[in-house]
Order: sequence, then C-alpha cells, then structure tokens
Amino acid sequence: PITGGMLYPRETMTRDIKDLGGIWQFQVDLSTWRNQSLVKEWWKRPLAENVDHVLDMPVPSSYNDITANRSIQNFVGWAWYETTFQTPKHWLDTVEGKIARRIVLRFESVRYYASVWLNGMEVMSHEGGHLPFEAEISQYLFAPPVTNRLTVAVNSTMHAHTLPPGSFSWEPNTNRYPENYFIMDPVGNFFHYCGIDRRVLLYSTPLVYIDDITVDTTYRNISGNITGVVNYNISAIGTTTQNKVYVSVIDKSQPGKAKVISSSKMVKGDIAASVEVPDAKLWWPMYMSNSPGFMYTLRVTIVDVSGIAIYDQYDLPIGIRTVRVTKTQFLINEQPFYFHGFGKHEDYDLRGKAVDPVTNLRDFYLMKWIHANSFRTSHYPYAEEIMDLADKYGIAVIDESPAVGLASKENFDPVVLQKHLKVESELIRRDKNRPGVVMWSLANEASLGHDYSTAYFKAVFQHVKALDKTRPASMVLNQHGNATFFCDVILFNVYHGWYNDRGRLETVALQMYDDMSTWYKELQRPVMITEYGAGAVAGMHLLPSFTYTEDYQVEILRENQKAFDKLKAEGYFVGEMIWNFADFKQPPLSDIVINNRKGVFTRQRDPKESAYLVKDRYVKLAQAM
Ligand code: BDP
Repeated sequence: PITGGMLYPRETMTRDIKDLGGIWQFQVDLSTWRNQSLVKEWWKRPLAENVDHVLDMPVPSSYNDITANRSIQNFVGWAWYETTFQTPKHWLDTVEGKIARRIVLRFESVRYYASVWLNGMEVMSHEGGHLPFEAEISQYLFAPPVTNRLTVAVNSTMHAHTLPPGSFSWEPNTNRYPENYFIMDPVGNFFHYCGIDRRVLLYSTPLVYIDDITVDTTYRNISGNITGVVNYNISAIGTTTQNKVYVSVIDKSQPGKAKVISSSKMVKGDIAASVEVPDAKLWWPMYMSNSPGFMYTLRVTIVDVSGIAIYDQYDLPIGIRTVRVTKTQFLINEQPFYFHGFGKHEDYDLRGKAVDPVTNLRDFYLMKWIHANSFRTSHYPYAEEIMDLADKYGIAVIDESPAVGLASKENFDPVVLQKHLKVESELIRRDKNRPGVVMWSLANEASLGHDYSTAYFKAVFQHVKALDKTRPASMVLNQHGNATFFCDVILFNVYHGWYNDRGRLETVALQMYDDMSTWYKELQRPVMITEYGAGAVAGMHLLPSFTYTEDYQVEILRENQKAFDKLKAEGYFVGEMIWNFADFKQPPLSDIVINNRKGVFTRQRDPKESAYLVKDRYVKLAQAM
C-alpha cells in the first residue's frame, strides 16, 4: 500500500514552494550498473571530492543529450546529482521548541530509480519513473546560514523485472568487447532517456494539514437546469475537536464569490460529504461546448473552532462531469464522445523527456490548431503540468501506466505484478481528480496469449476498478487473447501498409475495417484505434508515393480514414488516434534515421503535409460533435 495523499504542490496562503531547479552538479559512475546495486558512497562528501571533475547538468532534464560525450548519452548505471540550498528561515521558526511547519522534499519524476540523501543522511528512495515521490525532511535540515547538500543517485537499468521491462545482458568476451560492455535493449522503440526529468520542489505546509482530497462529481439536469454534485473525501493530519473544515466551490469567472460553502466539524482523519453547485457549468471536452474545460476551484480550508484562524488551505481544480461506457458508445455527460487525437511522447530536442513549459504550450496550441480533442499518454504518465493544461483546455486524456513491452513470461512475474499494482495506485492517487482523464490504459501491446498473462491482467484490472469506480479501464492491444475481456473499450494498434503489406496501399482500408469490425463482433463493446500511421521524413516527396515520403504518410492516413468512416457509420467505433503527434527520438535501430518519423509534426513541431490532411478531417469531426 502507498501512504499519503501527495497532493500536487500548489501555493496558497498557508503553503509555499521553493523550486530547486537550475544547474546541479553531475557525474556518472562508469564502473557500475543497477544489477550490481549501489557500490559508491558519493553521498558522504560533496560530489566534487569524490570524482576527478564534476559536470554541470540542468534539472529538470534528461542528462543524455546535454553534453558532447557519447558515454553520457548512452549511460545506463548510477548517475549522481548534487545541489545545495538554504531553507527559508521562516520555515524553521519554532513553537515551544519544535519546528512549526512541515517541510517536504518532492521529486515529480526521476527515471528510473532514485536514492536521495540530505546532508549525507538517507531520506528516501523510489522505483519507477514518471510519478512523484516525496518525504518530510525537517529532521535532516541545517538551519541557515548553513547550506544543505542534496545528493541524488539515479539509475535507469531496466531488466526483465522492472516496469517497463528491458532486456539486459553483458558481454564477458574481452577479446571482442571492452571490459564491462553490456547491452540494454530499449524499452519500446523510444530513446531510453534518464535523469531527473521533472521538477524538484521543496514545499512547506502547516503541521495541521490537508493530506488528501478525492472528488467524484455528478449532476442533475432538470429541464436544462443543471445542479452539480461534488462528492468529496478529505483527509487531514493533525486535526482535533478544535478544528473545522470549510469547503467552497469557486467559479473562476467570479473569483471573489464562492458559489457554495459548506462547513463541517473536522475531528480526526477523514470527512466525506458533498456540496451541490446550482446553475453548474459542466466540464466538456473541446467542441462539445462553447466553454470547454470549465474548471471550478474546490477550496478546502481547515480553521479553528471559532472559524477564524486558518490552519491550512488547499485549492484543488475540479471539473463537474460524468463518464460512462455503453455497448456501443463512450459517453461524457451522457453525450456520445468521439476521440480524435494522437498518441504522444514526452520527447523534445536536447531536453529528452524533461518537462518544459515552452514545448508543453506549443503542443497544446498545435492540438488546438489541428482540432484534436484528445490524446493518450503513451507510454507512461505525463507531467502534471501537461495534465493541468489538458483539464483547462478540455482535452480528453487516456492516462497510461508505464507498462509497455510486457512480452516474455518473466515480465509477468509476481514481482512485476506487485510493481504494476503499485504504479497504478500511484497514478490513480495523482490523477484521480482530473476531469480530463476519461479512461485508464493499463498497458501497451502486452503479449496476451497465455494463462499467466490473463491472471496477471485480471489482478491489475481488479485493482484499478477497486481504486476508481468512476472511469472505464482498458489497455492498448495489438493482439487477441483472453485478457481483452477485461477492457471496457477496445483500444487497438495496427499499422497496415507499414508493418504489414508495406507499400501496398490497396490493402489498408480493407484490413482496418476487417480488424475493427471483428473486435466488435467478438466482444460487443466500443472499439477505437489508438495507433496507426506511417513514417515520413519531412521534405521527402516521390510520385508515386513511397515509404518514408510525406506523400506516402498522407495516403496511409487517408486509406485508414476510409475504414474509420465506414466503421463510424456502424455505430460502435468511438475514436481514432494517429501515431504519433510528433517525431520522437529512437534508439540506434536499423530502418530509421535518428527519429521515429511517424509524427504529423516534426520533432521541432513543424507541420508535415499530413498535418493539413488531419486538420481538414479533425475540423469536420469537431463540427460533427
Ligand atoms: C507500436 C508501439 C509504439 C511504436 C510504434 C512504432 O506501441 O511505441 O513507436 O509501434 O513502431 O507498436 O512506430
């Protein structure tokens, strides 16, 4: 089980944040890799005293593409990061000899494994990238003017029992290979970026604090008059009979005026109640309303018994909406929703997988330009900064866990299953309140042909369904198998005219139609395509079109879309997502030039010819919503 609500740090009058981003010190330990466990003790003294020379490294960023050094680009093993900071003095003020605030150190993501020391003392470790972890650190801090030293050892070795798995082997024959030569086969076909790739934050809260909030929304519609119902569950730490909790729903268009305020006695632990929002505006995806992505603020305030002294306050952005799946439809607020969007990656020039506000906004502006209404977080949870934008703009998200490439029997080991359950718990804890998240994807293209994979997914689906009863759950498929029965919606990837019958455009529409209609016949539930497409090198043209030209990509998309139109008319086809939004970096594989070229935008986010075709289509689909 996981502990703590780990609410996303948001500043309010009782909470403040210090961002530790910037240039950190860095060095890789060329003599180690994960399987050998930690061998160096470089946390004991400043990094510069442990190694010949330290490098500078930006945080957040993947470390791979920053330097001109190949051994850092490809490095897999223990990489060491260090920074220093002073704690804001007022955080350390004491009351009756005790520090009066709770100080938390939080990492939004480290790929893949992290151990953290503060002033030489071990604070925490965490396995798994793309998800936050944190610890209270008051007891490890030096008071200013003394400077604190923060050391992080990062390891990104993937093997059969990590999630996602990777295959890892080494070559002992030193006649043919240099010493310590090893091969780590990549996870999926995206570049194996590593490092502290999201923000590192220090934040502080009062000692009496809101630990978690869970909302679940619905509404009543009486002849067009909508009353929103926000059910909430709040857990607080440190409260007594001296505390009350206020919950208000604030309409951001009228910031001074709370729409509803309710108050309850807060004794210890949890409180579950609900508030009704009169004349509510629902959260709608783009094109289903004139004000898509309408968000309220759920303000939770813990006060003293008189109602005056404020202990803690947290502002949670919420949207009021429902999601439901029938035999043939995906319903948002009881209206049929048709996904038209993309599979994406967090992948940018130089930064690798780093969270970056410039690229994030560029991507959302491009999605708006092309009239997309949705994307999938292939193949791992995306940064909360991105999820915030999706909520705000009304972009529906299929939220995927990092289970890509479960293939061999070993990958379905009980050890991996436990990791998978934990990852789902962490992901649902993080994203449960987001209206933009309309479905969970538990895996991508897992191999399904065995009893052990059926048993494995039965457990993962049960776990997710128990944690979240409000959203459909599924996984992205590329094959049939018993475990497909657990999927609420069939999400299918297939590359006709590319991975099969390459170059044979005349097969594409036929095979796509055959695949998708067969899924519906077999399982009688909504089906959608989550990946299809073709690689195109921007600027390459041939007539007749040929693989890797922009022309061929346009034709592949168009042929597939013929099948989608036919399927859509049959009433059970609920969406189409192109692989991929933008080109992304791959490992050095044969058959590609640096990047996976299936983007309709280049890696630098410029349009290919296909982008205009897609825009025409998505504009029409948007108008039909
Ligand atoms: C699919 C995978 C995706 C790949 C894509 C491709 O889900 O991660 O990038 O193929 O090869 O099977 O382009």
